[in-house]
Amino acid sequence: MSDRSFRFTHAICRLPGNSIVRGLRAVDTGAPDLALMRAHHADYVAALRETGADVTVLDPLEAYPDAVFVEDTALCLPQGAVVMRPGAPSRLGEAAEMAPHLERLYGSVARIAGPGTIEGGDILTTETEILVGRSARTDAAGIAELADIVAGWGWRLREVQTPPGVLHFKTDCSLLDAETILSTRRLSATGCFAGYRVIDVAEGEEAAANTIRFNDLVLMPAGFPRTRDRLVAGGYRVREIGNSECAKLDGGMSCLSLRFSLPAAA
Ligand code: CIR
Repeated sequence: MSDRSFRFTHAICRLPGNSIVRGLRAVDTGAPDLALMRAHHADYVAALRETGADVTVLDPLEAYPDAVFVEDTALCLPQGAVVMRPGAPSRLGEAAEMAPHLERLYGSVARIAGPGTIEGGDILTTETEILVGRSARTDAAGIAELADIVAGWGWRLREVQTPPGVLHFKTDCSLLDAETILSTRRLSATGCFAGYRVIDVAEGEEAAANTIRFNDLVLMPAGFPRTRDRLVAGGYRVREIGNSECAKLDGGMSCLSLRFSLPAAA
């Protein structure tokens, strides 16, 4: 079984800034506790580093309250990086802020020029294809532009649907290995993962679906014991990371990093 979809040499994260208290959220459940969020973030970065990866931690960007959620700014593939065009107007500038960091590592990057929009949270890269969920943030034009770019790198892109009312496609699913996906029942029931092995999160633990497989670890949000037990029973090495504060802003494990291995020639 190949492992290129979860074997990574690099990650990029960004420290949360004070402005994160003004971050976007679907439902206001109160301001995040900044000290606790920073502690959770430090645990997250330490877990990525524990796998041997080179993790860059960028300074906070106070002008962009949601900038800690770096995943939405780019798609990083073994062949190259694509700078996204976020659908949330307040987040558009974050992608431009990320571009130079990726250029430094990759040499050059591709860009979604628009007018379409697309956010990294709607993109699930598996061993064989790139699934992109249409959502309130990611539209048909943004997906079509990405499809053209990645086709040049030999990737097949398949458009799917982010469940209504769910922020991003990956809010509800994550890749566990080359053939296995962790998903909410509401998403797996649509049939979009036909051909994959699916582990559903436990009922009532839908917020556990956003995990990341990063090298030998599965990072999952703390507080979902029945889903954790399913993953452990499946043979995965699970690390629970506190996510109570990011969850107030609809963020989770995948949102906090860009994960990639550089092209051999870069
Ligand atoms: C937003 O609404 O854009 C942020 N508050 C949360 C972004 C989460 N990112 C992700 O799922 N990839």
